[in-house]
Amino acid sequence: MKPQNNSRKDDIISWAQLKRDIQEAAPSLGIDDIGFAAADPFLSLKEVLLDRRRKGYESGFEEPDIDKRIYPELSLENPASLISIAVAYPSKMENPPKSEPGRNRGILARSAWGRDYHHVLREAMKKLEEFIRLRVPEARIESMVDTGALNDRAVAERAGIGFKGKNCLIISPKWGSWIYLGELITNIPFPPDTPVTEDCGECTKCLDACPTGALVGPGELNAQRCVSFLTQTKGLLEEEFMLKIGNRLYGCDTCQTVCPKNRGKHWNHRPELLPDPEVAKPLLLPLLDISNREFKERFGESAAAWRGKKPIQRNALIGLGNFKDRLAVPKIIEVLLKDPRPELRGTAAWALGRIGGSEAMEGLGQAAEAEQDEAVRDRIERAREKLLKTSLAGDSKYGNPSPVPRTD
Ligand code: B12
Ligand code: SF4
Ligand code: SF4
Repeated sequence: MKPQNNSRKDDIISWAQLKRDIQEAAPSLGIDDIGFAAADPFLSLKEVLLDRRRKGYESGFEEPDIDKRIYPELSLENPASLISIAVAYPSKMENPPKSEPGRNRGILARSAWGRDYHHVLREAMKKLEEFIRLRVPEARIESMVDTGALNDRAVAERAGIGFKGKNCLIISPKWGSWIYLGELITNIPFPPDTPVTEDCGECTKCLDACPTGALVGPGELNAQRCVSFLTQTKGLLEEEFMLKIGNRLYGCDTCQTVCPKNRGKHWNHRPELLPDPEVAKPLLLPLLDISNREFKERFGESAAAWRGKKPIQRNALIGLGNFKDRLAVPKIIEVLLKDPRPELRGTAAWALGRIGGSEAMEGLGQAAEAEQDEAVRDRIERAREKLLKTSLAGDSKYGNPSPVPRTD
């Protein structure tokens, strides 16, 4: 078989046979779902991407060259088809450890629970490439996951893996949205699959539940407001967003956990994707002391580690603030007074303002005298003003701890 001679009838039959062989072999290659599509340009996606750029809705994590996203031929010369693969991951944790005062916990999004999916999908795609090359030695193949040029969801949708939900996610009728996506571009002209016809119907649960209103319309996301994006940034966050982050350390699953299409969908057939509770739901306080080496040892295997430890530590401070955990105050004051990173000191000031109490107020006063960074000084002042206001309003001195919703 030669990919070039695809006009002959028996060649077409052979590609259809190879496709069937691949479909049959997929589970043994570590693939849960597989779909085939033509490698035509994604022309209708172009206006969507340009519109997002105009509106400032991009995250900055996507491939910046819009043409590369639209034209598969810019990633592989003369492409004939795309193969989309999906790997399903767990949505439930067995015996999750519970938060308690002084031992409050954060949470990683499910997509970061087990081993980093980039490795898992790259390994599966490598096996698939080998499987194809063994049968078609001259095949040209380019594979990618997440960080590649193509839009993984657009490919998956065209290849019939699932439909696009109003929450933006590709929802598979079989697996729900708990799937990672990757794709191969090849010069083999596989017969295409047909897209899934199911849709969300009248449901709007994800739009209603999104904590920040980041889903500005069905399937339209302002990434700058998305909690998943915000938890992956490194700077000081606005109060509005810190309140909404709750105890999330990385990512956000709300628009998926509320989705009726995910009801009863939980995939635990891959041990490497199962969560270690001390990684997926770690104690918040010890995170503030974690060394680079310890961070790498504990979180290095997770997809949550790609931005380093700073965002996770900042989010741990936000979580402690949102839990209003008085037992955490001495440690947070230590961060405020001693941490060399202004983003952490500024967030610590906010957390103290949120927790309140005389000890927090004293720490803020001490920091106000020593702090040189303009942005951090501003956060300290805001926190002090807030606490003064609550004490003047007759609450217990400098604010009252109250229970806070958790995000498990
Ligand atoms: C940048 C990025 C983000 C950004 C922005 C997300 C976004 N919705 O745009 C941030 C950091 C916020 C993010 C968050 C998450 N992400 Co992300 N992310 C990406 C990345 C790298 C690019 C996405 C992108 O291009 N967005 C631009 C918009 C336009 O496209 P889109 O939503 O991806 O796809 C839609 C368009 O293509 C549209 N479309 C296509 N053609 C046309 C034509 C017309 C006319 C129209 C109207 C629309 C349309 O349909 C698609 C589905 O809605 C992809 C990997 C990749 N290379 O594609 C992963 C990816 C989308 N992320 C993924 C995941 C798992 C997540 C999170 C669930 C992680 C978490 N738990 O926190 C959240 C979900 C947030 C959400 N509701 O979307 C998975 C999605 C798997 C799935 N089942 O859909 C991907 C595919 C990574 C992977 N390889 O598995 N992510
Ligand atoms: S991931 Fe969270 S913040 Fe982002 S769209 Fe979904 S619910 Fe909204
Ligand atoms: S919650 Fe409802 S509207 Fe949102 S993706 Fe799921 S089915 Fe669609």
